[in-house]
Amino acid sequence: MLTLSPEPLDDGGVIIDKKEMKRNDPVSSGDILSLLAARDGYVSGAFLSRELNISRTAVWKRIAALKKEGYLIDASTKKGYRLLSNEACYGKSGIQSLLKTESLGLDIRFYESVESTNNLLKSLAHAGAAHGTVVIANEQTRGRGRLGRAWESMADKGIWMSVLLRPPLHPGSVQTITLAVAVAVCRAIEPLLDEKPGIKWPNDILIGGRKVCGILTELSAEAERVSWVIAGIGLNTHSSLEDFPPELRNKATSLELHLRQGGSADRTRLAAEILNQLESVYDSFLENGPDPMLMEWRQRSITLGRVVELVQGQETLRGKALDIGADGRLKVQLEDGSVRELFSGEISLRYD
Ligand code: BT5
Repeated sequence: MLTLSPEPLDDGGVIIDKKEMKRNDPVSSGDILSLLAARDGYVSGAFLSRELNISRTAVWKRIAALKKEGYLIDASTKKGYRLLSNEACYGKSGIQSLLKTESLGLDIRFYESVESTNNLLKSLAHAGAAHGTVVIANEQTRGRGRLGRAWESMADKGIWMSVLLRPPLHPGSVQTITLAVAVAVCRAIEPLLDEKPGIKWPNDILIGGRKVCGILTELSAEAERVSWVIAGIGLNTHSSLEDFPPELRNKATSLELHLRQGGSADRTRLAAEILNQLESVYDSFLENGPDPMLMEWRQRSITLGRVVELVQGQETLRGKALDIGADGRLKVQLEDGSVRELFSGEISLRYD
């Protein structure tokens, strides 16, 4: 197991051969939910069975799973099934019914409460889970940030989600995955907000100077190739300031506190949209290299051009953030004129 270190292996280049990962999943309850949600009235079991190419018993089993997740579905022997309310229940099926992805989220494990979705997904990754596997929890009891820091993950207040990626990348360029995730989250949340979110290198998304989202990227790699990357996303959706512990009340925020009129921080839609956007950014990254994603990152960055303080262990340095490199490293010109390229693992950034 290799952890992110301040000195990544050299090169940082993308290995080009992209594995084709096409959709060949079994039919999910989310597929049934999409078909039910598309109709006002009843949908017959025969239609569902034909449309999805599964048996009537298989349809019935998935309907039972949907009911268990909280969906109100009327079942009539003559007419079939009818969704009684269009309100999404935060869970696997609701999210899957809104996915447009080929691989991300085909396998979603949804839990009411876990210690850390990153930890859980790590054990699944070691056991061979597929690219795109997602773990989501309504609550984390030991959510983690970087460098052993804690991540507040209260029940019902946010999206606590980890995504397993198996990118054909050199370990040295894995930091770009964190940037890609930040771009995807910004794309997903921006349409809901009355203020543009900004990315603070390496892994924070801020609204109005307060942190709304943190990303924790962990990886396992051999010398030349990444075995897996886990991108952990913590996004505050419904917290009020009082929900945060006192030390975070002037640093943290949630989407609900910045919604534009008519906007909603519905977690089902957002989790699906983050996965949709992430797949689109990730695919483009593998096909075209990091440049288009980095261009967007630069536009969304609130770090570039700023005077920053770099805190690394006992050492604090000041400098100006100049640019982001193709490997995700931040280029900073220090006060003595020298330029340093920073890797995220050990560094915290402060602004004046
Ligand atoms: C991060 O670390 O920002 C990465 C957070 C990643 C959380 C996700 S949730 C799903 C997955 N499973 C996990 O166990 N983790 C990931 P870092 O840059 O080290 O920032 C941590 C700091 O952010 C803390 O020291 C606090 O100051 C602050 N913080 C903690 N909880 C917060 C919250 N809910 N909202 C805003 N700031 C928070």
